[in-house]
Amino acid sequence: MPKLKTEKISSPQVEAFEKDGVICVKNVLDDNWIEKMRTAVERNLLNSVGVRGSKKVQLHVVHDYSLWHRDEDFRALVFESPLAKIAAQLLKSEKLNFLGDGFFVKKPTAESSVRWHNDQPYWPVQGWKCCKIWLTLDHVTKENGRLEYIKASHLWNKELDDNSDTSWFCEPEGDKLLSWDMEPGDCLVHHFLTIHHSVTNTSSSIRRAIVTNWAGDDVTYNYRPKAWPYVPIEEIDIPEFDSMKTLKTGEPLDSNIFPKIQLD
Ligand SMILES: O=C(O)CCC(=O)C(=O)O
Repeated sequence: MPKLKTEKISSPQVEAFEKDGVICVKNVLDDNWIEKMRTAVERNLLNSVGVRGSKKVQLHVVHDYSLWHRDEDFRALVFESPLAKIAAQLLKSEKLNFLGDGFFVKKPTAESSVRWHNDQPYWPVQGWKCCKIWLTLDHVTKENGRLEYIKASHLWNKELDDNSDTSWFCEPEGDKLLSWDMEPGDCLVHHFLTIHHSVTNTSSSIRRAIVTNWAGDDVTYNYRPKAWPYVPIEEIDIPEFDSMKTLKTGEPLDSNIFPKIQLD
């Protein structure tokens, strides 16, 4: 299959994203990008010290975030790859800010499910036009830990995380779910309110994914004490985080920590 050349998202893709809260975009990154980012994940799995408290092994999922400050290939993925343009088109946004990146690595044959949640409660922002791009570096199937989404759950306007009252939440069934088998370089793009989880990797191979989070036109800062970056900013020794100390609820995101992306 040829790789996506124009970064062009079609109208049916935008409509599906708006209706279902998630789409799968095939062939976003070519083999060079995939190889580069596999090496970058490997390097950071082995060597990275992480933002204080950022690197976590929960069950058998290894997660780290804010790599773009510390690794030039993660930085290039944000500023030079097609990802930003894909986010801007799906969010129908003339302005785009980058919120943050991360990776999720699922080791083989071990309990590695990630519970049902959506992303909005994890980010100190308010507004509708927010999405995550989940980029796979491996083949993805039900056996090796794919993501599953509750179709159109972004329209419920409910937040779901560790701190939420979950009495309203019911385990979804069959045709209420959306999921895809994927190839390296394919991406899922979901709205911040779309509820999802990921299943255990029961296969014998590793499953590596990189996530990037994006905010469009209508999104402003919203102080949330329990949200990203999860530790007091004063304790983080990455210069870009200094700009977050002065952001106030309701203000535009534009800052060193949430950079505005040049789209043309
Ligand atoms: O990669 C995974 O298995 C989980 C990712 C996820 O749920 C998320 O990024 O919100």
